[in-house]
Amino acid sequence: MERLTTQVAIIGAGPSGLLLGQLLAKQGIENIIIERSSGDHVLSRIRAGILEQGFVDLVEEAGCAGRMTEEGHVHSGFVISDQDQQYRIDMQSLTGGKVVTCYGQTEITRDLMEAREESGQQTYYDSPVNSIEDVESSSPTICFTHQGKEYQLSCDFIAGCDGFHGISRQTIPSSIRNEYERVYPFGWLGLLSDTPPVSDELIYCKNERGFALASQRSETRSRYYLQVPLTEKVEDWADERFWDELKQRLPKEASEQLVTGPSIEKSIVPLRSFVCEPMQFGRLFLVGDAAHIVPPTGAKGLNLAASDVSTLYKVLTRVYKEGDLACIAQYSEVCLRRVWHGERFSWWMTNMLHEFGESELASQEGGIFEKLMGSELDYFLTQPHGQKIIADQYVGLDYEELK
Ligand code: RFL
Ligand code: PHB
Repeated sequence: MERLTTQVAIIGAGPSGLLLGQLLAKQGIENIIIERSSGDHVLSRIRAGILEQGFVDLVEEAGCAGRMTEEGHVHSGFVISDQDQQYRIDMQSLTGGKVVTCYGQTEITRDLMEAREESGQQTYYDSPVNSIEDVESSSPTICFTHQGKEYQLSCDFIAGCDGFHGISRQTIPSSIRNEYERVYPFGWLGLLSDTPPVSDELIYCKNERGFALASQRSETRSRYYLQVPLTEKVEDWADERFWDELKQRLPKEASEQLVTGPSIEKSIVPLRSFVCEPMQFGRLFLVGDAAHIVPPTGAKGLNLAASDVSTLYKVLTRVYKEGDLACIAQYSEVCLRRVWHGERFSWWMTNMLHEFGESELASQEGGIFEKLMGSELDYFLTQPHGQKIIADQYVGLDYEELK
């Protein structure tokens, strides 16, 4: 058994772990990242694409925003289509100037990995964390395996940035852990292709055949999603079938513009709302997907992870720079307030834009649920103050400061 020590041990090299590591390093706080998979595997996961300004600012603060600034695209609005009626949510004018940036999670992860490599910080890839111990003491430890050898890492604090299926959350005793969950009766089938996007802006489409989203990564790379039943298998979706279905769900104008081509990636994601409370136990902090999951309809998953990172970064900076250990007790409460707003927005967008069909949730209510959601969508889209409420939440609520 080899023994290591550091100030902050970070479990997981997804965007949460890498961004936190980079920010702490900038403050001279030493950290080690332990990641179960290989770097290439982490980079192969195609996920989010829309970044709030708070996220962009944080990446800038970490000194990793070069490529994002050059290659990312600022979006000042997006479209919601309700059957064939299209409504542009002009985020910039509705929010007094706020916008979002379109830049893929894969690219941010790559930029953060490169910056970490250059800074000489230690990262152990292909190294699953097997146990977390003594989080209630002042010297917690984590045990992991690397190249067949066992390691024990002692630290001051542990950041559990290990995603929904990670080990950190389970370390909080079930007697004090509350988990809230809703599993939706459908998933999203995503397709990435090197074809020009169907529109300059994202289009969220409500359609009686099911929801669809037209998104993008660049002028030459598109990302599309279709609502599918949970029973669907990706193998049954040849590219042709995907494109045919998408054409039927996009508004007519967009459908006529659609350029199709071979897929680079295709996968199905189940949709879930999930929150774990509290997000801190002793010297262990849960960050990002380790503590909460949202359905992707509001583009909030990665952005909520970033606000957790920002809060933990402020907490740990205060601990190390000012010796204020008591401020760690603020972490969970500050994060959860913003998390629940993101959860509610994502749940609401999902309810309004998807078809619930014969699902238990809809049929329990004898069809009134879909009618009410249809009316809700119509109200928010046709009233100017309704559109402002959507825009304010889509660009992201302000980050909360510590007391
Ligand atoms: P991640 O990205 O899941 O990273 C967690 C990392 O922890 C590692 N790990 C361990 N390492 C060591 N030892 C262990 N025992 C470990 N257990 C786990 C994992 O290998 C992994 O590398 O979490 P993080 O950093 O919090 O980042 C969160 C974001 O990835 C996530 O919120 C978003 O991608 C969510 N999400 C989407 N969000 C959006 O805003 N828009 C989207 O379109 C969107 N699409 C998605 C998504 C999430 C998906 N998942 C989780 C299946 C599509 C998918 C498929
Ligand atoms: C994406 O581009 O992957 C994306 C964008 C917006 C969403 C969800 C996913 O709401």
